[in-house]
Amino acid sequence: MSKVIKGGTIVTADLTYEADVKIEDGRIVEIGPDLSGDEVLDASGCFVMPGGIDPHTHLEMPFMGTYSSDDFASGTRAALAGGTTMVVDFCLPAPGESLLDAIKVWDNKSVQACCDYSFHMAITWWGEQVFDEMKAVTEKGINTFKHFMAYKGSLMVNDDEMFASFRRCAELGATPLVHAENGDVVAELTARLLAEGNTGPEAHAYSRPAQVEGEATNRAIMIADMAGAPLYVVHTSCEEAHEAIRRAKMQGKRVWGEPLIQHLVLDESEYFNEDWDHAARRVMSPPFRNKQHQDSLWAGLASGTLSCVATDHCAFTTEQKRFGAGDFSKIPNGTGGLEDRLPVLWTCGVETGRITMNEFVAVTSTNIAKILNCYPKKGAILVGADADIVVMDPSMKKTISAATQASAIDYNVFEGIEVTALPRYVLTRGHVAVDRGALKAQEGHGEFVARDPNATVNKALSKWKDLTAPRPVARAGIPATGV
Ligand code: DUC
Ligand code: ZN
Ligand code: ZN
Ligand code: ZN
Repeated sequence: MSKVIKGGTIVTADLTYEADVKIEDGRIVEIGPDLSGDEVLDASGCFVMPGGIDPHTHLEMPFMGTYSSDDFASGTRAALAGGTTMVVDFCLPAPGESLLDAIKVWDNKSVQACCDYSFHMAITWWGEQVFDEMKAVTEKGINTFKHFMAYKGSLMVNDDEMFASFRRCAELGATPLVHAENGDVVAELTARLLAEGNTGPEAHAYSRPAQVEGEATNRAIMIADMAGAPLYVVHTSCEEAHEAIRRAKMQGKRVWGEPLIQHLVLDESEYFNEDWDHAARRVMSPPFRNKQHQDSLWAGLASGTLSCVATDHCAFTTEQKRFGAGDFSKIPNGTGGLEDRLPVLWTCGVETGRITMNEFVAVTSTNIAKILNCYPKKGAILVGADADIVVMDPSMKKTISAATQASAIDYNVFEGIEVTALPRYVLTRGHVAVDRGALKAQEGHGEFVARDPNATVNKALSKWKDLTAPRPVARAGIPATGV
């Protein structure tokens, strides 16, 4: 059974042109004019683009005494409803737990997935076992390792552990990722705020100022440089972090930054809403920032100094958020966005002229597939690529509302935003998951996408790259006479 997407305008990261797309057995088999097939999907007036890839989700994540409420079923339904056809989630071993056992846990959770998915591995502790297992992890198709520089006392790793892990990544051709916030300073500020009686959700933002992110981003970049590893910085939310990434790029280092759709369009005033629930629902780390930071992120997407737009989708219900009533540090950190990332970025980015359609495809799909090393299987409209496709219809509009979302939570941080384009069709490996706007996601359709290490892509260009190599002894002994 072949399908043809007919009459649309294909938009890729570098080209815009009119052509039909023919699909067989889940893959693109032909691109050109006047194609025919068993089933025709009418794309007239629409933009035919590679499906979105969300490089950063936390589905059913054990965190802060609970589990995030979207699992692989509801989370990937939400993804497909909004044109995202692949998610990359984080395997999270408990400190002391085997990395390979953590993969088994995530394998079990993800059998429900409606779209394709891949995993990053979090390094939550360090030891010989972790060092050894990292190789086996890469052999299972996981080539990215996440390090939390915050969440002191639970997920946080220290600099010595990070340096060791980054060096191991460099050896394996893998890419380290960082959640860049100075966890020691955050812990100190949190304790002081609570002692002063600052217990509300707005204090969450005070406890994590832009400087803690800027400092950690600079530090991670320097440590990656000394380890000879490239670096992917997740949820880049402020100018200080963006500046560090920009500088590193200009020095020829392979460092990538990932703003979230939430940070691009929602600002810190949300935390001062008089409704406690409203503010707490928006508590995430890093917190929302002011307009100057947002302008910096938009500029980074347009200029290419920031590479990807993600969601960090980690959805908690209002009931879960209320665990932090009376103590902001107990509000589960996280917001949703999987379903809204593409339509909101289109509305606030393409529609306003901040980014072009081609840049939109680059930052939501193609750049991500390239950096994470699954291109052109994903992130491409090319013959041979998986038929993961979103047909965006600029004549379809809606006002975002929790009442109509696929996500399992009871609110939406984008509530009330009127989006100016929506998916008419979404295909996941050729399967039609959104059909003329109606969601027909199929649980269990999703497959794991293995991503190999890639030493060529991941080789950092660093003048310090030999720092960890054995050094000749420069001065043996004390000279007998003078110097
Ligand atoms: N930040 C969040 O807000 N939630 C999940 C983890 C994280 O780093
Ligand atoms: Zn994070
Ligand atoms: Zn995250
Ligand atoms: Zn199928």
